Amino acid sequence: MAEFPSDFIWGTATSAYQIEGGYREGGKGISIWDAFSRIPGKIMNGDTGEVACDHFHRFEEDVQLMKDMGVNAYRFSLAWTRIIPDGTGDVSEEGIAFYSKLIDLLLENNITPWVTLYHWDLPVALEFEKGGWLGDDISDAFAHYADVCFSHFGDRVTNWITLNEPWVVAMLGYGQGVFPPGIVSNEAPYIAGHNLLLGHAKAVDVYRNKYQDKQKGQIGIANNCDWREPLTDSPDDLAAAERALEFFLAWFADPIYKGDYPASMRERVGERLPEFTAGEQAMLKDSSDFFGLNHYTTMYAADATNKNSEDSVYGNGGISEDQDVQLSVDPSWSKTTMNWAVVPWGFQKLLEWIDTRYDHPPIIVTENGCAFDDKPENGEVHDAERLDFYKGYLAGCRTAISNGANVKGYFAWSFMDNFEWVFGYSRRFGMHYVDFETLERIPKSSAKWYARVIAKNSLDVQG
Ligand code: PNW
Repeated sequence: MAEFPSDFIWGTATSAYQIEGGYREGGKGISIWDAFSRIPGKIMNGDTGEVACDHFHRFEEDVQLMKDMGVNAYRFSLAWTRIIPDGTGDVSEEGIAFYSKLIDLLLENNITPWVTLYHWDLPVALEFEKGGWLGDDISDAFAHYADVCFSHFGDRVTNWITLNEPWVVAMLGYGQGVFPPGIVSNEAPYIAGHNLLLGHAKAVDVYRNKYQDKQKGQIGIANNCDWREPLTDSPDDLAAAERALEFFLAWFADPIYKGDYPASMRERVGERLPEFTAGEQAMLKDSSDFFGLNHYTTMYAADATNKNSEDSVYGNGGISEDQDVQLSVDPSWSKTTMNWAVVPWGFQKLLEWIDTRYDHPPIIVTENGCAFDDKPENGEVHDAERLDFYKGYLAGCRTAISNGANVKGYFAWSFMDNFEWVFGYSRRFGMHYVDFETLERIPKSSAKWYARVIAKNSLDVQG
């Protein structure tokens, strides 16, 4: 069976800093990504998001291209600095007006907006004043910003995502230090993660108490996780793979579905892992109306308890020594230009793992996609490898659904090539090619194939 449920959500996704540009326009304040990308050596080729895809000026053309693809949903993020330039003070009417126009245009085209409140672009003022996500009252600042967004857009936006990938913020920003604010630590990630979870819970609390009855929307979080396949069927490797998934996904999902961090983290991280008060636990538990999942790749996991960490391949960096998991890939797996292995069955297994561990939640795949070295030829872009990727991963998703997982929707990352964080413009994830000199967009073969899949609600379409 290649068909999907009849009410399946077919979407595509982007984020503000990666596509908007216009970084000093419309009264926008400066974010930590604006600042970080100006530090020499941080971003490949010295790229920044200052122009990006110029979506700030070209959003009408972009919505038309989405319409041509036939998506019924579009996931994008709001730049906190466009809405509250200094993070906590005055609201910028120009910023509100920009997103209002975009939301109205999407609705006119029957494309449902799925709005992420935070996709990593923290107002730099809050980095200075509050110590970013390490600060004690950063979660209140986030809840206040969320309140402003619900009050201005909630009459039209009924699908909210509080945070995108708190794991990435905590690990890459506060563990490995390759993302802003660039901190290297084996303790800071757990503090940042804790405050991210509290920020999520407080924003959901505001939504539920002040808006949800009237606006009748839903709110959740988007966590990211790769699949971890046990390298062998030894009990130690089985436990290592489970532990790796707990340190990756359950770190953020267990507090939301079960009220606390997984026991494996408590045991291994000890005092570096903060505690929730009873009140915080109550606020966190059941604070997501859907299970948002961003998924990209798979690795093998083996127990590394008795190994010298210098001999090991650690894919999780920073705090990986807390896990004692050695990661590896099968050399026969094909790879994307991110060096991420293409393993569609890993996606299927992860969806089923979530279904089991979290008691059959409605799952929205908020991101899935791949980077390849696309090249236009005579005005067309034949991205055969990306097409194969999507065919495989969507088939994995379809199998998970027939095995009982409650997958409600799927967002392809990304709508168009964009600023891929520390890789700048050197990695292309889009279903639309962007010429970063002329800013021309070209629908790739994958966009045309995705349109056929959506129209038929089935993978049984012409390749
Ligand atoms: C996600 N990792 O980032 C983000 O949500 C997108 O903004 C991004 O463009 C996309 O995936 C592709 O990278 C990730 O190190 C960044 O595991 C890093 C990791 C995972 C996801």
